[in-house]
Amino acid sequence: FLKSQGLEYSVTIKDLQIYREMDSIAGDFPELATRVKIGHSFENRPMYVLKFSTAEGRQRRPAVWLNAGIHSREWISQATAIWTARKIASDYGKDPAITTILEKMDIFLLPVANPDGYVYTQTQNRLWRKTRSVNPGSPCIGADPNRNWNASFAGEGASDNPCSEIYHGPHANSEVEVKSVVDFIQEHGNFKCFIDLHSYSQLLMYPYGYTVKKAPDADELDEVARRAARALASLSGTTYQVGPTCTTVYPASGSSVDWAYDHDIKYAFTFELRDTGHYGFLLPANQIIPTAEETWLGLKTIMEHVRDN
Ligand code: ING
Ligand code: ZN
Repeated sequence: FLKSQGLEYSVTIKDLQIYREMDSIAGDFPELATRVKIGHSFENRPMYVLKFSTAEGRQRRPAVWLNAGIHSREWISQATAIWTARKIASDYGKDPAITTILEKMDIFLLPVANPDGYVYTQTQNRLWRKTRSVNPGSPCIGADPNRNWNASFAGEGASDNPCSEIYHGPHANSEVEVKSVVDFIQEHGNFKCFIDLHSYSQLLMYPYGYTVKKAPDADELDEVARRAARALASLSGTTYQVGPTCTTVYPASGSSVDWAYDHDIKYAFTFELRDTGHYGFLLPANQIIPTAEETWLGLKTIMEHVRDN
């Protein structure tokens, strides 16, 4: 039964084993990686990011935000993120690409952007997508944390019904998990790149989701995304479609990447990881590392472009 529910790779997890791995990475690479608490979830779980930096002292280098697990059921996202964390740390000083990236920029990686939902998918309902916040006056729980950002909030492709899977929440940033990220990024003030990992469909998208209008930087973003998709495919032939969110999947307002883009973070991308629907959210465990490895090539391509621009 557990296997049929796709739970086979988490039955040993009590509560957020990923946090232990973050601690372990920070312990193994103390001069490169630190675990930073940026806030807490509705149910009061900590929100941890791994900060990778080779900068001395308190200087604020241009930075990359890698976001994962905003939708709790998209397990390949959190898994890819934590694999990527160890890859960044262990390849620094060996792979010239990540080494030069980290000599110019800091990387902040949030592997579990929706911790309450993630625990809920491991204990109650494998297919839970939203946060676990209470909606006063409704029996339904949670808001869609990828409709809750202040970017055409409550516009097209979001619902005002708390029982909907795409409920935008009572107001922008109502979800404390979203607010924690927004506050951290604004307080930092020097982010150049925001990448959100979702599943599934094998897509690499850029703004906008809230309008069919072309983003001012669409041509550049399209070219970078195509290069990243080509690099990703070079490992084992996995093909990704590239395009703006609105016309590549569907209209969606209040998303993380549209917020980032509209707040001067030009390099804003969403990956929809494997697969194209055969297993869907229940991607088997033996595809975790192959997915993470190919995705890494795409991520590096984007970060090299950010480094050089
Ligand atoms: N897909 C995304 C969603 O939030 C998306 C698609 C990406 C919308 C970027 C807006 C911006 O619906 C999944 N699978 O969650
Ligand atoms: Zn998603």
